[in-house]
Amino acid sequence: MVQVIKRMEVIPVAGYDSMLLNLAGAHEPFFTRNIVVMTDSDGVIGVGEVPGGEVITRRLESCIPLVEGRPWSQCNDIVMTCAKMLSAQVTAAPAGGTETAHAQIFKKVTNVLTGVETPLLDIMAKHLEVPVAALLGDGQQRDSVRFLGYLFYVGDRTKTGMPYIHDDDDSDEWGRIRREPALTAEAIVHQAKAAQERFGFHDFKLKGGVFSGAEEMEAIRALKRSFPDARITIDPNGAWSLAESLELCRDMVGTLTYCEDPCGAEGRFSGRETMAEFHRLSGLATATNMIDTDWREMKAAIRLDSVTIPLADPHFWTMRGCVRVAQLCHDMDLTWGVHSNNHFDISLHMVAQAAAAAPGFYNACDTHYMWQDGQHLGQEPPVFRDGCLSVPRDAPGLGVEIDRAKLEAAHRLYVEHDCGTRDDAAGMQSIIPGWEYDPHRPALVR
Ligand code: GKR
Ligand code: MG
Repeated sequence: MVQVIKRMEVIPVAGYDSMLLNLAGAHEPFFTRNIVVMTDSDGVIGVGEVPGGEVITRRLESCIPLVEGRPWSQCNDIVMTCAKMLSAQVTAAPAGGTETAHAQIFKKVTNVLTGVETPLLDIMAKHLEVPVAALLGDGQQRDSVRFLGYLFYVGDRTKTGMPYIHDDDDSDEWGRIRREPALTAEAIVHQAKAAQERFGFHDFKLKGGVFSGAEEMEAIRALKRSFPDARITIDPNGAWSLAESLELCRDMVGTLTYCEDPCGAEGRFSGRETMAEFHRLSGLATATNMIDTDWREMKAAIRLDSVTIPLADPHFWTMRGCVRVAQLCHDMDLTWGVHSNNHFDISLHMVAQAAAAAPGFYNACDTHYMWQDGQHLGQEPPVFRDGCLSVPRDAPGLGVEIDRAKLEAAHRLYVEHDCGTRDDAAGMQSIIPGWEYDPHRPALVR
């Protein structure tokens, strides 16, 4: 008897965040996600997590009639049917907005497809008694997946009047410092040491685009002095000009292992063109989650040789799509990596399963989870050992069993604080009235 999906639930949730700074401003006290829970006719449960915001919630809800009543074994067909329906929705949407805004809407379609695909894969893997990784690409390639420590400058929450969480974890140095201001190179090194102590990370990424590039490079040099063997990268989200990027990265080969989105579109040149020049002239490997985020962009990036590390986040490539990227990287002398936003443990497991199926060398996966550690929605907390999460071959599914009480509490938090789509500008305006996003000016260079 073939099991069918009896119920698909879409649950918007919120969790607590620190005042993390980036080019777009400051993270607000709460981050949001959409959780999808599917239950089949045998009572087997599958889960998935995708970015937050009402547009994604509504689009996920519009998929429910196309999912309920269908056998999980028709996963491919279900996802394809949802894709067609969503494309029609987007195409029919009223014209207007910029081309970039339109591209963003299409990205949200992929977010939605990930939200449909992942619980189906989880259920399928549970029935087949294999990890999800076994169903991706050529199957499971490794039992343990490496993550990096994602370091951020942190603003002073006490100056905002906003309800940022604090004093929530006194168990170690990382717990004590992660809600406190970090605005210097020393503070960044301190973060790295404390995070390494708790999670065992070997590699680090610094979110740039906050102070001047020169100041941020000082933090990178200080990190390298403290962690000479670490693979280190910086990501200013395209804030620097090409000339500035080259100037800042002169002499950084050997200190930076790769550089993520140093520059972007400039005058007559696209971001893929400036990144190609940067790659050739700096001698550094280039990573991105900004200019190589779908197959059309990927074709252009490969032709130009702009990107050596596509950060193929399953949330915007789908689980199977991001492993397809990993396979292509393996065959084309590129190396695969993953992008992240704030997330719960379900997303962490999604990334771990995808990375477990990535062939060959891969870059330590991005994760914001160290800022969220302790807020899991699963029955068991994820455990990092030596900077890695294990993906046991005898653990069927995604690796997370949902805790209904925790899920309900995260949903209540979302409702009580009237959360919605992320707005980093609002976070920054709470300390700098009138602050506005400028894609070419670091957030605190005003
Ligand atoms: O969490 O502030 C942040 C990051 O800046 C995030 O929004 C980016 O999407 O981590 C991401 C990145 O690598 O660009
Ligand atoms: Mg990035």
